[in-house]
Amino acid sequence: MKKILILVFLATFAITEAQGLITNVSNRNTTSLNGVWNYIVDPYETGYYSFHHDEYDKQKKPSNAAFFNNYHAVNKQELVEYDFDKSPQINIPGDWNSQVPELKFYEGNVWFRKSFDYDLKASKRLFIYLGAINYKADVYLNGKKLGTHEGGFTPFNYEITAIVKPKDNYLVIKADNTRHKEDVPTINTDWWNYGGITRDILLIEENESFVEDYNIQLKKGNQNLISGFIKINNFNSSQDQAIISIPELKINYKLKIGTDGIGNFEIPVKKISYWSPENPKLYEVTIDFKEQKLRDAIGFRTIETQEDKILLNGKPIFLRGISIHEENAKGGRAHTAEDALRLLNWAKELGCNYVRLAHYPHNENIIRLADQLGLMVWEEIPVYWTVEFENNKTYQNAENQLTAAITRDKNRASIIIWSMANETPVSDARNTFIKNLVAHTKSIDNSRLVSAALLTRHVNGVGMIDDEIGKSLDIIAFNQYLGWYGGNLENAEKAFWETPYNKPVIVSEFGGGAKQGLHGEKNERWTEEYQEYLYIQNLKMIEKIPHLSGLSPWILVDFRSPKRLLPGIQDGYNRKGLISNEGFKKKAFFVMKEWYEKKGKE
Ligand code: GCB
Repeated sequence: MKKILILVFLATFAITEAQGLITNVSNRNTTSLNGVWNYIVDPYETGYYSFHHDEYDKQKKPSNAAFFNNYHAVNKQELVEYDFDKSPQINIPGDWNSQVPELKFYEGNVWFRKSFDYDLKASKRLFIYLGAINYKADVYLNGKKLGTHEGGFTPFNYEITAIVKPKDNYLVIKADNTRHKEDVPTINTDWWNYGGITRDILLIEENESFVEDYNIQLKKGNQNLISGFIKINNFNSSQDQAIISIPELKINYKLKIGTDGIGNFEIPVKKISYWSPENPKLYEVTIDFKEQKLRDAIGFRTIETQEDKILLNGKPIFLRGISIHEENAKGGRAHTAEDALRLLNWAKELGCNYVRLAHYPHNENIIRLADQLGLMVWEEIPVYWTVEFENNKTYQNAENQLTAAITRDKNRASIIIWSMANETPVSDARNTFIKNLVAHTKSIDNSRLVSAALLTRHVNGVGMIDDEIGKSLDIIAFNQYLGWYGGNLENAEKAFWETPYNKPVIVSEFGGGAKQGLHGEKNERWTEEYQEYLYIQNLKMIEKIPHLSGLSPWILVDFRSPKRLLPGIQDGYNRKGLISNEGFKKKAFFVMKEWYEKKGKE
């Protein structure tokens, strides 16, 4: 009886509430639903609305015409106007734009279906984990709605214990990448709006109560204290202890879990090998809770600022960075460990110790790889250009995406900076919006630095890095495009910059476009020589920027953007890459590499 009650409760819960994010999924007991799925392109949302535009999923007993019912006619006479079995197939994860030529420019609704069997033992619980779906997802299992999620780059999960059957489950997802002004990002971005299920879909099997999430990092500003929390899902106090062990540090710590399912801890440590680019040491960490043994590989480091310096493990560092978009070799959304390796190996070859993962949270593979390779990371949410700063729903959406990103990645030593926004226009509403995001970030993770890529003003020939929001940030970062969108490259050395802030300054973007293989004079736009000269001149200027603590030129690889239309040159690509989308290095790559080599020796 108790079991039935629990199941009923869970079923209701699953349908009505957003659920706590399960973290560290790669080390859990999972079954992948990746692979070939059937899909139906549905521009009019015929599978979602009746002809009088009533939402099927709000009906008491949704019509068989609702695509999430995955219905099949039971006799030859019955009218059914869709059929997943006879619909085309697509690889999941994978965006539809790069997989299906007719869908290259498609923005709208697509339905996806995957069938599966699952033998769930009586004492176990099952969750579905969705790594990322762009942009809005309605998720249904066996005709029942699990929930709706907004935001194209963050994971979410639903419990399906009460719904899953041993045979013939059908998971149906409606993905909608229509752009709206009030969304995050808004309608205008300089990247491709890849639609669909772009990251892993997993089933996670857990015990009745289990470790859902945890934070295990050095306490802010303290190199000898590991602190954090463990959060138990469905905690019942009959066993209230978890054990955190880090054998290499001789830690075997018994932690009491509170009645709220959370246990907070502080564990003193002495001899610790700190994580850094030169020493990307990860310790094997195990959390034992009842029969659960959850492993992770965690690095320990401190990151802080002192006046205009960034201190890693107490010592000043200079961020030799590069900006990166999440695209793979074929020009689609990247998601695999191989995609990550390709991008980060190039960053390493360039001489980087740091990457700016622009302009949204990238997949977990690349962050974990950055941990392993010793690359520090700037992680960002897509508060880009002109989102609706006055709109509370927009704010809540941005905050939700930020929370999910921090929840997923807070145990990764590589992440040193959370970025709130990129090139947002100054206004009171925008200042409040970003200040609130900063306060929220600090309330859930005060151990890292907070920044945003800002714009500057020019006053009497002087570049002013004085955006008011800088008061709330740990690092002042700004984008500038001398020699591309304006300004004279010849006089770059004479350009002068000022800032009222005694804080570290990062040039979060600079650059210019070049078509790889196109050669000419250094004053001829789009040639590799122009881009090379632009880098040479910009670097002369950048060196003189007060409080300079790092840079992340724009960008590692050419990437697809519907805004870049010049035939023969851009052809739908932003050409500011140091490497072409085909993987060939341009001349400017070597300018930057040489500069970083020198900088690395200072
Ligand atoms: C920027 C944006 C970036 C663009 C870039 C460009 O300032 O932050 O997203 O792609 O400029 O190429 O214009």
